[in-house]
Amino acid sequence: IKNKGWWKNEVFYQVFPRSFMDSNGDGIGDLNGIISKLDHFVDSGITAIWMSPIYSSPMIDSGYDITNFRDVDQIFGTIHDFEKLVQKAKKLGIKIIMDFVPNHTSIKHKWFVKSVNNIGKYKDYYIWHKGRENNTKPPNNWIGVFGGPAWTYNKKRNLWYYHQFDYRQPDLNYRNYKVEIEMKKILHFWLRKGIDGFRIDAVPNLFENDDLLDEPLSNLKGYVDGEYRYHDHIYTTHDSRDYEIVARWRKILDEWANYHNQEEKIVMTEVYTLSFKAVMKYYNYGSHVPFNFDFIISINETLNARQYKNVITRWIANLPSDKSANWVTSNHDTGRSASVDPIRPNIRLILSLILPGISCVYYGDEIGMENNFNITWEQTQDPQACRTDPKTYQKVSRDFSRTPFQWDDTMNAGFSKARKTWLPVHKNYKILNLKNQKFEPESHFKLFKTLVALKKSSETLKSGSLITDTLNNDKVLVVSRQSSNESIVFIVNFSDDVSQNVNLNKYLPGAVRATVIISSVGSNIRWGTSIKVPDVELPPSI
Ligand code: TEU
Ligand code: CA
Repeated sequence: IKNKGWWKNEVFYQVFPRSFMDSNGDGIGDLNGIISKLDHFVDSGITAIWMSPIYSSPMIDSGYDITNFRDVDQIFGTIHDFEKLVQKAKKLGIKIIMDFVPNHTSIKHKWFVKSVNNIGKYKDYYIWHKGRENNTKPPNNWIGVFGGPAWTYNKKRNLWYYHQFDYRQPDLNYRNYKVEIEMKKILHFWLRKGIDGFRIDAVPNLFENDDLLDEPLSNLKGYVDGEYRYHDHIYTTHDSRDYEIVARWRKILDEWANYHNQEEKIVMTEVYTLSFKAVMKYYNYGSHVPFNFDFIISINETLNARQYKNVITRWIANLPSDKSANWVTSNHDTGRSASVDPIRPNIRLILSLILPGISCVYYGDEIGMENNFNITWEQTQDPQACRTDPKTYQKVSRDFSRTPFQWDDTMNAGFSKARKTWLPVHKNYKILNLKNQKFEPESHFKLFKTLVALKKSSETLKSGSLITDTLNNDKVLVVSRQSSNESIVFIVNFSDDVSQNVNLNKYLPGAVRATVIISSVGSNIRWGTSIKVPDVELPPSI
């Protein structure tokens, strides 16, 4: 295997293909759109992207409901466009990671159609069971992530089938080894196209309890029937076999790279849970990047320095010695990072780039794109939102962080020539767009670009030591990286409108002056200037 460990300090950029760039004017992003914007990655210093699904799909769940794992949906283009993308990206030194969605298929996948019709080996490709009370009620009390029973009755087969997500996304039955073999062939199909690895979707949902036991009620107060969070999910999630199958998939990638003498292929695992330990356990089962969603999940509205310190410290403390930490800023399932804390809109981005290990950013993060809540009930697409009503969809919709990339100030922010885009462009695009930020001397984009370049070149960021502290009664967060001849220090004021005086001697030992690499955009501390240390007055963030 060549170039082992290439991913250890990488910045992975998530492309949400529907919203990146539309090349043919139908209002939906596509592969040729991505190809036309490869120079953006080069310009930003991005050398690896992972793409949400581009496979054939009725698009009930933005392509996470797949009808053919071996083809590209016509909305995105053709398999030839995909090959072209891989080729061109490779020439520019950009790696391509595919989203692998093994947990379920679309209800329209031919396997499911055959399964419904009880045909041959396909009978047991999905999870079928007789219902309770004479087959009139679901087989047990399992609830789907999107809400409501995780079972739907099928008249033709006269049984209930299990779906962890929407009823149009039936779960594959991994207790049937034939399903695993199918998936292996699919991995090989994409490896043959020259891709560099996979992000595995919904990993903790792969295996379910053999006896289909009822889930216990959780300790949460205010039980609402049919709501996912009021049950514990011990029989539907985090099965030991979820871990083992990831190890087998990793092995497939290693064997491929080894046999073909190619660069190391990587595995990223999506395990969205409150338990960071359950996430980190995947390190021991071959995941190179068990997505660390702690900034998203474990830092709540009270946003303070101590919370940041805690999530950083516990991840580092639990990291197996030969592994690389990773920091996810946001993604297509959560709010945009710049909107979480409007006073410190780039804090997650900066942390992800200066902390040890891997930074995982979401398209639009590099320009500080914001959540777009101007999506009407008619426009909303997320199945989680569509199953609610005009009054509540805003609360559960994930669409607000999926709107088109804001390239410039022309029509549709330069994303599409269509009259209407699949989700509306954010109204702020005339001001907040990449083109503007390239002109401005200090912008969110320049900040990103500066730190990506620094991350790639600086030995201190690669292998320096790490100190994470809070100062001034938790009003200030300090993250410092140190090597023998250099210190890089990040200080954040968490008291919104009061200055903080801090002494940085511990982090800049012996120094009398320091250079400002970046400061919050619009602040009066200029980039590139030299300031007196160790005593620093930190102005309020805004
Ligand atoms: O998400 C799986 C997952 O962990 C969900 O619980 C996620 O946290 C939820 O969508 C939040 O509302 C993956 C994909 O990232 C998501 O977009 C898909 O809808 C889902 O799988 C089904 O494929
Ligand atoms: Ca298009």
